Amino acid sequence: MATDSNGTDLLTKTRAKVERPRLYKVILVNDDFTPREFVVLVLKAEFRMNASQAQQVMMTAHRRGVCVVAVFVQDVAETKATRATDAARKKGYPLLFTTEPEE
Ligand code: TYC
Repeated sequence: MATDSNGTDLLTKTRAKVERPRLYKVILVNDDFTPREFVVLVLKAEFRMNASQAQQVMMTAHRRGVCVVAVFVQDVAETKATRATDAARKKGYPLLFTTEPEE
């Protein structure tokens, strides 16, 4: 029987299947109270957006109710959404970031 250096039969040797992790959307939710400038500030700080990207995302949520900010693996998406929401709570604003799996 042919074997490799580990003694594994070459005919039955298998390769572990590597799958891409599921990605999660971070969603910005509109409200009537959080100042626009504060939303832009949080988008720049937590999601490393430049001023014009942050302004566009903020205005999309403002007009349509929600806007996808970015996609990440689950724990990164949840951590960023929580940190961004907590930053608003500290200032007394109802601003909310949620997460949702991509299809
Ligand atoms: N609608 C808010 C206002 O007019 C601004 C805002 C935009 C708040 C987007 C939240 O996700 C949001 N002050």
